[in-house]
Amino acid sequence: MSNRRQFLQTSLMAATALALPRGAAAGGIDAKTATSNGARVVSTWDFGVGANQAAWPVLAKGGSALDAVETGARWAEGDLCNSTVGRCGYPDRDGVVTLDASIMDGDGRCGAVAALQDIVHPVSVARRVMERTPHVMLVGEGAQQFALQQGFVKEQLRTKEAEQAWREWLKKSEYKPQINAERAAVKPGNKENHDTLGILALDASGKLAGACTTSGMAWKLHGRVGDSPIIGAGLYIDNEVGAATASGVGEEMIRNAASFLVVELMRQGRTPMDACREAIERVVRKRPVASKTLQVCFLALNKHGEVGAFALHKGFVYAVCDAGKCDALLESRSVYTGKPA
Ligand code: SD4
Repeated sequence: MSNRRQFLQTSLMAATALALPRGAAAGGIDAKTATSNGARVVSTWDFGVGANQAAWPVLAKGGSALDAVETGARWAEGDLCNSTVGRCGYPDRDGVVTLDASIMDGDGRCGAVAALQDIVHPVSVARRVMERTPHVMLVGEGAQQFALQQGFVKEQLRTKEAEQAWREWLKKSEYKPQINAERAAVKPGNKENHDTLGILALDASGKLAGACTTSGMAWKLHGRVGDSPIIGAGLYIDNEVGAATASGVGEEMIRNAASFLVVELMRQGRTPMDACREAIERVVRKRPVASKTLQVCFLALNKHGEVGAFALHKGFVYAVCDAGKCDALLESRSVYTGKPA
């Protein structure tokens, strides 16, 4: 298990030492920086660097985008120990860790699990739902029962650190989602209470896939499901157009079918960054007051390998990996200002 803070520092140092790919300053990366075999993988947040590094070998040897995103997501769920994905995720307000995940390929095949307990790799359970059932989503006990039938094993997911944080939270029991600018990277010792891994890949054969995995909002109501396992909200992929994923307060993505929206905007000719920006503007238009205190972030990759991101507030970073270079961490400088693009 890696130490999150150490990992964060290493990643950020690596990122500052790098020349940003062309287009990065504008919040997007063009297709020309794409790679020897045309493959590319992008992921949300600083830990996206590690997820991309795990996913890249699959793409480098000509493997599928679907295998690559599952591999990257499994890294975040199992090897990274942070408070927001997989094994070390923070619990809900009743002290129970519940995980949400989805996976989708560009042909419209998809699977998801929500409110899954005691299983480390929800993304792989989601893939089994996609491949071995006629359904798209399983939730709660049924999802766990299916996972056990598929050979996944139960594991206690609430770490000592998560338990301590939860007990601390219980003292005030204040349910207040934080904007990620407050996150640990900015103020050491300050823990974010949401950060999902969304990972999108384009493989050498030109096919797209994506996955999204999270423990959701810390201290959420028991039974709350966010956007990450909801196809069209936290994740959407279409080989004809591109791929999109989201992070932040999931209720806003669900309200706007936001990842679907980003892909549809790209279908109409928008660049990935413009599509992400328009989706943010929709979120703000619907809930202008709430938007002041909630973070919402989108990341998109089109079928040509162009990347774009846009966030409601500062602090969103994403990682890009291609041609074996997997340490680029980019700050999404494109945040909502209320002014026209
Ligand atoms: C959720 N979207 O459950 C997830 C949490 C997240 O950055 O992405 N946080 O709402």
